[in-house]
Amino acid sequence: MMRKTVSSQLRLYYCHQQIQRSIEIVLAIILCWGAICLPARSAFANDLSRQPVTEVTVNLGSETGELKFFPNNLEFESGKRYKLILKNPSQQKHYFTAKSFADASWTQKVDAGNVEIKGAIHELELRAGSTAQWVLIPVKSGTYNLRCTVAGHAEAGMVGKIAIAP
Ligand SMILES: [Cu+2]
Repeated sequence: MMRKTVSSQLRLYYCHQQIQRSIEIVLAIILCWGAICLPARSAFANDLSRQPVTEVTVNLGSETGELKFFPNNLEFESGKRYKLILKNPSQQKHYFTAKSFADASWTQKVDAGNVEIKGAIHELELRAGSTAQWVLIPVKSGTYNLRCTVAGHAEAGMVGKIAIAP
C-alpha cells in the first residue's frame, strides 16, 4: 500500500518534471524566435519598408525611338526609400541594367504587371509599352553606371549615371 503510493508519487514527480522541461523548451524556443526574428522584422518589415517613399520616373527610350534614358542622371540619398518607376514608351524592348547600383541597394520588391518579385535584382527587361516599379533603399554611396544591354543601344547613347549620396 505504502509502496504503491510512493511509486505513484514518484511517477507524478517525474511527470511534473517532464512537463516543466517541455515548458522550459517551449519558452526557450519562443525567446530565441523573439531574439532572432523580432529585431529583423522591425528593422525591415516595420521600419524600412514603411518609410515614406519618393517616386522617381525614368523613361527607357522615347515614343519616337530615341535610344536614351530620360533622365539619364539619377540621384538618390542613402537610407531613403524610393519607388523607381520605369516606363518603356517605345516600340522595342529595353533593359535597365545597373548591377553595381543594385548591389549598393536593398530591394524591397519589384512590381511588374501582376507579378511582385522579391530578392536581389540586377537587371530589368522592359518590353515595348511596359512599366515596372522597383521599390528600393540605396545603402552604399557612390556613382554607378546604368546601361541598356540590348545590342547597340549603349553604344548609341542609352547609358546613364546613378549617384547615391551619403
Ligand atoms: Cu535599349
